[in-house]
Amino acid sequence: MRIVKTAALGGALVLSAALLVPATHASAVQPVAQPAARPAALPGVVATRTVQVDVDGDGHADEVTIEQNGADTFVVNVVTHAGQDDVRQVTSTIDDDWGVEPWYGAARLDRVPGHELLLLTSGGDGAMFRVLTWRNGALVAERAPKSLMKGSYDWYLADLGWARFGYRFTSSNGRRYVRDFELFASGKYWKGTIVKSVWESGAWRKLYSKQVKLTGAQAAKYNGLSGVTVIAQP
Ligand SMILES: [Ca+2]
Repeated sequence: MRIVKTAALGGALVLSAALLVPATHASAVQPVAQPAARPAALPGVVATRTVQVDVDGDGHADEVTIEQNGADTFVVNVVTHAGQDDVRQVTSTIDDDWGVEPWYGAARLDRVPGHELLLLTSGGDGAMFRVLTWRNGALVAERAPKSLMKGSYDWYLADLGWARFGYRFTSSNGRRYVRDFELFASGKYWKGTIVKSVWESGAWRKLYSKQVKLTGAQAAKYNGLSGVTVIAQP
């Protein structure tokens, strides 16, 4: 077991290095390709984060690393306790937009055991993020249950005085649900749309959409990522 895991880890490091080399090389030999208007990109800076969290759902912590391999690209590498590994590259401008790293945290969003990995991809009023999840030995993107951006992989969070966009997760009778909400302050109420989806056949399937008018107390549970624990630094 020990040997297998070490061998897999070595493989993962080689793969990460392979992903790192072309980007570093490209930016080194093609400095003119860097837009002059983006001096903050700092492609030479490689941020690395290592997190221990159960990703494949076997109950044992797995190793997650996030490395910057280009001005706006990051490599997420997972090596499981059992020795499997996979990588996925994520494009993110969040370090330029908000001055923070892409890693947002890990949380158990869907019905499949194991934590999903949340990576911020851009920031404005709110933040876009991608959800990576472990499926059949591979790290893949999980589509957002988003009614307004059909088929998108991008999730969106906003927590502003005048608007709240986010996701509220619940479980009932062995099923997993998410309510995707977009609420806007209107006097003492929050008005907007809630779309309820159920986890089914490996994806979020929309059940219904409804217009709502909530009191402050009713809206309290619709804020950010609700109903899950986001582990920022396991
Ligand atoms: Ca695990």
